[in-house]
Amino acid sequence: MSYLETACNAARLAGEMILSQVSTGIIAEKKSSNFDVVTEIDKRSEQMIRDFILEAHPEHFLLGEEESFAAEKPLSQVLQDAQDVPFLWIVDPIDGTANFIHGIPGFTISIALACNGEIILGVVYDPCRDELFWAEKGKGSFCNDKKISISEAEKAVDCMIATGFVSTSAFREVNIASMDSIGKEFRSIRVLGSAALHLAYVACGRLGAFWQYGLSVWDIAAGVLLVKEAGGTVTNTKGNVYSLSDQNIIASNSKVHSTVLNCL
Ligand code: 2AM
Ligand code: CA
Repeated sequence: MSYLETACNAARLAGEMILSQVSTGIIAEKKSSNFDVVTEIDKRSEQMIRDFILEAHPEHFLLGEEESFAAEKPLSQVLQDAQDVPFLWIVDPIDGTANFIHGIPGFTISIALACNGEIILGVVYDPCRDELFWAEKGKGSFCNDKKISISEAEKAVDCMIATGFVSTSAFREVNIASMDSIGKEFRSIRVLGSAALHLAYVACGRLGAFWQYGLSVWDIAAGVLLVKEAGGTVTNTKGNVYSLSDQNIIASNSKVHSTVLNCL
């Protein structure tokens, strides 16, 4: 099985299971704070994806959100060490857990593969709309079997932009503060609840841009490649090229990137 087939099949398998559990009385457990929640389904999804990928590629490593939450090694160290790992899968088993818990569409499975710290493959699957976004480095981005590309809009006023709120209060505050200036430049702001989905929507041109503070690598690694391969730009909020340890990011169709940057 190719790496791409592995990622797509794992995402679809987990997506089917997650969808079957919507509206079944899902119990949310608190993680790091009252705002940070997880369910048994997040853990089951991660285990399914882990088993599937490591059975196909036993020599590879996998960084999953839920297991890493309980791990002893700090994430910053794991990401530094990633430079020397030939094949590291980076998995968010449910991105948009809050949507999932409340029965709101807009949760995804995000799977990326990094080769010595460089993302070479990204898959984001939205089971609610059966949209599978995928990209391989140098080969473009796709939604199901169609090639996708970023929005051609030149001006911010012609673009929709999205953002989101993480569970950490300091990051929420800075994100809310930035909405004021961004709201004056763009057509409208959306908060759909999954960073991976926002990035997929920038890649396919539904959104002109996305920005958010406080994200983790599993929320964005796959989506970053989708945007880049669709012709877009991804930086941190200082305007530097995205690296795996960046938490604060801007992704756009390139043309409105500087508008977002100047608003922050
Ligand atoms: P999650 O559903 O996997 O937690 C919501 O705006 C987005 O922010 C989702 O992608 C969500 O991912 C992510 N998010 C929420 N809290 C977070 C946190 N504490 N750290 C990193 N990402 C977070
Ligand atoms: Ca998650």
